[in-house]
Amino acid sequence: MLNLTGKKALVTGIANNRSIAWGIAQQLHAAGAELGVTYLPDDKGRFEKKVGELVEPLNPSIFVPCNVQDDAQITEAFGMVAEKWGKFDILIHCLAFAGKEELTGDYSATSRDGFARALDISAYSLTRLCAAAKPLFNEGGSVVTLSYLGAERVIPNYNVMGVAKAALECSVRYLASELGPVGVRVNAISAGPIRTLASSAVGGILDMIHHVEEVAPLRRTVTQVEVGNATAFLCSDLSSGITGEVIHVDSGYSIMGM
Ligand code: 0WE
Repeated sequence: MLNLTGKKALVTGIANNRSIAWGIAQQLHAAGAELGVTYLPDDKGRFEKKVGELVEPLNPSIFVPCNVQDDAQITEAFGMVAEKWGKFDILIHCLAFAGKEELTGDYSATSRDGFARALDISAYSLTRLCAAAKPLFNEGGSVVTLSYLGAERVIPNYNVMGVAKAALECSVRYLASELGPVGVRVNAISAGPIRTLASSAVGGILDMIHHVEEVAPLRRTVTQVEVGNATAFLCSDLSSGITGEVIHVDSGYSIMGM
């Protein structure tokens, strides 16, 4: 049975109750993991309050701000991990951002700043978090990040995010190679489209979801809980031979020609 009892898991990327990271946090908790949660700080403290209330039932032993564009906040967050936990086991990376203007129209219109910001938040952040986490990982540790089909194929309007996800998936392989010898596995889940805060801001997401419901082998979209269960598997000993991999949790959509 899938058992994460005694494992300590740091989860990034929870924004609200529709976040995929929230589905992951719930399933890791259900499997017995002890949770730590990071949130994106904002000037009004809205995320701190919302995310704090949301995760309270899961009794997180750590709740810290972490804007991954700020090295000092990453250092602070992992300082808290070192202080509260010493070593830990699981790092969940569910972070992405591109400017709204980059997610529509021609890819070639991507600005230099827009490209840098999307790659910084959506891809480099995994590398930076793994650097901070490396000295703190227990043997048997596991890192899971979220990707999307736009890394492999052209999805209309995904644009610079596709390039960022390609960099993220490639980072998974380099990090897996580096961390494997110290007993830590690194994998990605390529999730099918789900209605979340991020995706709902995208024009045409409902049409994409309807298309998945029509052509995916399972004839439906996936849920946050299904991504959470696959993540729990990747964090458990049941997946002890899997690293550097990208697993599709997408109702089979990616195997289809249309
Ligand atoms: O990775 C994602 C979401 C990425 C995302 C979404 C937004 C919307 C609001 C990153 N940054 C922003 N910035 C904003 O201002 N997905 C896989 C969901 C998604 O996003 C798309 C999709 C799908 C699916 C964007 C265009 C086309 C399809």
